[in-house]
Amino acid sequence: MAEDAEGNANFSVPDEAVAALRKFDGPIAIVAVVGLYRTGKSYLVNRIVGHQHGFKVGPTINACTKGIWMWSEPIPFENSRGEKLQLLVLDTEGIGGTDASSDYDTRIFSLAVLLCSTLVYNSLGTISEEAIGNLSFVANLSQHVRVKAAQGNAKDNDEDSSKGSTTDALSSFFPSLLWVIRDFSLVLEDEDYNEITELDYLNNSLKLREGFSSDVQAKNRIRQSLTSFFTKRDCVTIVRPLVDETKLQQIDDEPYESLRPEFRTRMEKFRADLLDQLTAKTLQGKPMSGSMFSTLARTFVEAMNSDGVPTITTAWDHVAKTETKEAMSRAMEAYQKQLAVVIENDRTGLPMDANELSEQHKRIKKDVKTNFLKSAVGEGAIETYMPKLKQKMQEYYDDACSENDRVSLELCSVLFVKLLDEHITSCLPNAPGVNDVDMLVDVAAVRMKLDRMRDTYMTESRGPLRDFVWQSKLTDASFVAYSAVLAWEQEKKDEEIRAVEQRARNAEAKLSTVAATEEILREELEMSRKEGGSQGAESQMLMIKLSGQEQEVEVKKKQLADMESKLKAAKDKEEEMKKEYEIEMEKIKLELKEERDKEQPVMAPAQGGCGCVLQ
Ligand SMILES: Nc1nc2c(ncn2[C@@H]2O[C@H](COP(=O)(O)OP(=O)(O)OP(=O)(O)O)[C@@H](O)[C@H]2O)c(=O)[nH]1
Ligand SMILES: [Mg+2]
Repeated sequence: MAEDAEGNANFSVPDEAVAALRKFDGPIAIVAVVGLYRTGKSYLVNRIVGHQHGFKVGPTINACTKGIWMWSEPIPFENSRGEKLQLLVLDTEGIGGTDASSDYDTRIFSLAVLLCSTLVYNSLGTISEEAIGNLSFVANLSQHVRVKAAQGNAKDNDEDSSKGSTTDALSSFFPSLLWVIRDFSLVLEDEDYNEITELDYLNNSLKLREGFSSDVQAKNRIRQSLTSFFTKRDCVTIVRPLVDETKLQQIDDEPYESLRPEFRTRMEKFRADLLDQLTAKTLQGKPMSGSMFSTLARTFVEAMNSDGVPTITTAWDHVAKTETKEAMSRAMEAYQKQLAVVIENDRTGLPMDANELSEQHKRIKKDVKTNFLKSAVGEGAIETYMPKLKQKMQEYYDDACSENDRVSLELCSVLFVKLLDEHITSCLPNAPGVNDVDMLVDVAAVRMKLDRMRDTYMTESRGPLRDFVWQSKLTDASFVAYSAVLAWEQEKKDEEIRAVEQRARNAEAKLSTVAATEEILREELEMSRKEGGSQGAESQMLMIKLSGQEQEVEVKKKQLADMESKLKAAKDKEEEMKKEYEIEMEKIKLELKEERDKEQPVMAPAQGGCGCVLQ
C-alpha cells in the first residue's frame, strides 16, 4: 500500500489500496510485521492470513518485499474479550536491504509503527548484541515522528517536549511490540539455570549493559528507546520449520503439513495468542474503519513526503475531520431519504398539516443526529460539523415547507373553484340552464349553500393554506353570489311594477272611452230636450242611458283609483326594497372588509377563520 515511487524519496497510498480498505467496514485491528530483510517476514504474514501463497516469499539473498503491502481481504476474528474485529495485516520491506538508506528504513518502520495496533518485530536466531545493534534507527524515531505540531520557531530536530516528540509522549501513541524470534533453538533459562519465559528473555536482553565504550553506550541507547517507546511488549520463539536448507529456501512450496510439528505447534500458538490480545485500532476513542485507516495512511505519507516528519495528532485531527465530514454527508443523505418517505407518501404526504410536517422533521432530525454522533470522530470535528448538519437539515426542511405551501395552495384553489361551481355558480339565477329546483333565489339560500360548501371544503382540502385559500376566495365568490341573487330579486319586483303600471294605463284608456260616450249622450239629451214634447220618451230613454253611463264611469273611476293606490303601494314597496337592497349590500361590503382584515398576515390565516362572511 505505501510504495517507494522514485528511488526512496516519495511514498504514496494507491487508489487500489484505498478501494480495498473500504471493504473493512467494521472495527479493525492491524498487525504490521517488520524486521531485517530476508528473515521470513512474508512467510510469517502468510501464516497469519492463512494462505500458503499469499505474499511473495523470495528464495534469494535479494530483498523481496518493497514498501508496505496489505492483505486486501478483511479477516474476521474474535479476540479474548469477545470483541468481533476485522484483521488487517501489513507486510513491510525489510530493514537493512542493501540498496536502501537507513533514513528510508526508519521511514518504513515509522509508518508501520504509526499504522498498526500490534507491531511484530521478526528476527532470526537470538536477541544478540548484533540483533540489538540492527535496531539503531529506533533511537532516532523521535526525529521521524511527532505527537504534536511544532510550536513557533522551534528547530525541527530538538528533543523539545513542547513539540510533543518526547519518548513518553510518543509511547502513549505507539502499538504493543511482539518480538518473534525465528529458528530459535536455545533453552530458555537464566544464568542460574532457572527456566524463564520468552518475555523474561526479551526483557533481560533489553536490560542496560555495563560499560562506557561507545558501542555499549550506543546499544544502551537503543535498549532504552525500545523499552521507553514500547511499554507493552511480549516475545515469541519459533523453531526452524525445516532442517533441509534447500527446502527451507523454497518454504512456500512445502506443504504446511510437511513442516516440523514443533514449528507448526509454535506457529499456531503464536497466531492464536496474537489474535487473542489484539484490540481494535482506535482514533480519538472511536474504533477505526478501513476508510479511516486509508485517510490516516495517506495523511502520514503526505507528511513524510512534504517535511519528512508525520505528526500523530495532526494526522488524527485530519482523519477525524475527514471522517466526521463524511459522517455529516451520510447523515444528510439519511435525513433527505427519511423526509422523502414522509412527504412523498401518496395518502399522507404533501400537502400535509404544517404541525405534522414539523413533528416528522423533529423525529428524523433526532434520529439522524444520534447516528451522526455514533460515526463522527473527535470533539473538534463534531463542533465544526454538527452545526453545519443542523443548518443543512433546516434548509432542507424549509424547502419542504415551501413545497408544502405551494401544493396546498394549488390543491385548495382547485378544490375551491370546483366546489364553488358545483354548489353556487351553477345554481345562481343567471346561470345558463339552471332549473327552478336548484336555483338559489334568495340570500338565505346562498348562505345555506355556502355553509355546505365550507363543510365539504374543510373535509377535502389539505395543507397549511387551506384556511387562507377559503378566506381569500370566499369574499369575492360570495359577493358575486349575493349580488346575483339580489339583482334577480330586484328584477322580479321591477317586472311586477311594470305589470301594474300597464294595467293602470289600460284602465285609464277605458275610462277616457267611457267619458267620451257620456259626453255624446249628454249632447244628444240636450238636443232632445230642445226639440220638445214628442220626443219626451226618447229623451227619457237617453236619460236612463246617460245615468247608466255615469254609473259605469263611476265604477271605472273607482277601479282606476284602486289601481293607482295599488301602483302607489307597489312603488312604495319598490322603494322599501331598494332601501333593503342597499342596506344588505352595505352589510355585505362591511363583512367582506372585516373578512379581508382578518386575513392578515396573508400566509398565516387565523385558526378556524372559515366562516361565511355574511353570518
Ligand atoms: N531459516 C528460515 N528461513 C525461512 C523461514 N521462513 C521462511 N524462510 C525463508 O526465508 C527466505 C525469505 O523469506 P521471506 O518470507 O521472503 O522473507 P522476508 O523477510 O519477507 O524477505 P524480504 O521481503 O526480502 O525482507 C525464503 O527463502 C524463505 O523460504 C524460517 O522460519 N526460517
Ligand atoms: Mg517479504
